[in-house]
Amino acid sequence: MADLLLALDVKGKAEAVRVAAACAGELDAIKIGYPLVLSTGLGIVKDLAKSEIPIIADFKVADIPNTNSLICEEVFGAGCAGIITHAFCGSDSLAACVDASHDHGGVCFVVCEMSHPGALDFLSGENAERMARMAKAAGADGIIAPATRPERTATLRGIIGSSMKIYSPGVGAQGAQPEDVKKYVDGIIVGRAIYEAADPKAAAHEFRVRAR
Ligand code: NUP
Repeated sequence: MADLLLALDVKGKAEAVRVAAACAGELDAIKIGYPLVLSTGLGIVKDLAKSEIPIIADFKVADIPNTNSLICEEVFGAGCAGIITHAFCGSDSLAACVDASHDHGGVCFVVCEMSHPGALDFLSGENAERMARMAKAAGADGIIAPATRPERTATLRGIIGSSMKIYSPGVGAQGAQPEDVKKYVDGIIVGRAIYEAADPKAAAHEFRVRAR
């Protein structure tokens, strides 16, 4: 049984608010990222607050510890409930993100293995397993692991155990089905298959039901 997170990678406030309002009642969280925030500014977080569900900033933070902390300050100051960070910058950079998130009452998710084919170059295999162990040691709240490779997500679940969450992208446009991963994860992340649908609410409803 997994939650449904909408990846709201649309451009502009009007479209973002339209899709979020259309999907009201069907979502457990909204994930925003560079496409939306670069087109609207971080003020979009307040505009989406009417949805009354957590907003998670997928900024895949990847910098030195001080810069990571400054990024977290802005994200949580804007009203986000969580942030997604990379881990490959090392344990000090990761700790800065986790600690800054917790200092602001937020949660921090760590990208371990990515969902696209190119992830196999670096962001997969032993590297992903090391990053999962690092995420656990840092006290992160959860990890990001691919619905497109459910067996890998199962392996990463084995590493982090049951006390951390897994959110899983790749369902819909990238080819995975909710049924592929729902038993391993706490939430599926779906973008285009919802926000590009003729009826986003109906699409979200179907994913929500199938993720249960
Ligand atoms: O490994 C990852 N794969 C991935 O697709 C990590 C991510 N954060 N994402 C994000 O999930 C991606 O940036 C997009 O926002 C969403 C998937 O969107 P879609 O393929 O369902 O449209």
